[in-house]
Amino acid sequence: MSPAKTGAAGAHNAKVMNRFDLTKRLVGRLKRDEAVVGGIGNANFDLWASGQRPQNFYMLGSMGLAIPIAFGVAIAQPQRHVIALEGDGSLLMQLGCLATVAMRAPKNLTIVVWDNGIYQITGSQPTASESSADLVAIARGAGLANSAWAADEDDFDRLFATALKDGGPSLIAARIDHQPGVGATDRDPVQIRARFMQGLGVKR
Ligand SMILES: Cc1ncc(C[n+]2csc(CCOP(=O)(O)OP(=O)(O)O)c2C)c(N)n1
Repeated sequence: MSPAKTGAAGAHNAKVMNRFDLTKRLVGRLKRDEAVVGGIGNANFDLWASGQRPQNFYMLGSMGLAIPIAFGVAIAQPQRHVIALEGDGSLLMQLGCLATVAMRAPKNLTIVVWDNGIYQITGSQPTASESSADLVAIARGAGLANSAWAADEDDFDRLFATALKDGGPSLIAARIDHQPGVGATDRDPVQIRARFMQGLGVKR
């Protein structure tokens, strides 16, 4: 008997949306100086293609670090809102960060999870969220009470606007389709770090 679907595919009725469309909506809502940390692969490809800003950081090479990096920035610069964009596979590799974020509870941190149910960039192997794991339920269980699936694009806009206005930490999960990322981040980590430090006003 195959297991009942309880993950993103089965536990809720959220619409399947497009990551690039939602990324553009999110970037369009930024006022100016918010920091945005894109996770490895498609999360940062679409962030790159949505318009580069010195306050954007593009993670290369390691899965699961968008949230830990954004968390560190949020603690270091409490006046600045910080947004992490992470894929489901990457978050599943680093679930402990949710408990750490909840314990420290920075008000200026918003986490966005792009759940396509696959490790797309390495060949579309299924992730646990495709069948059994509900990332919003996991986040709530970790202590992030302010966690929700975006029901559709308007709901995503509303949840993100509320996260920016009311403060967090908040987690917004979006079911997304299998369209590949649109851009391709320059693979120049030294420049990415230097620009980000400039964008955060900490360049020596
Ligand atoms: C620690 C680690 N393990 C494995 C990889 C290989 N890898 C790179 S991206 C990726 C899949 C990422 O999946 P997800 O975060 O869901 O993003 P998607 O590709 O679906 O957009 C894998 C397995 C890696 N870069 N780092």
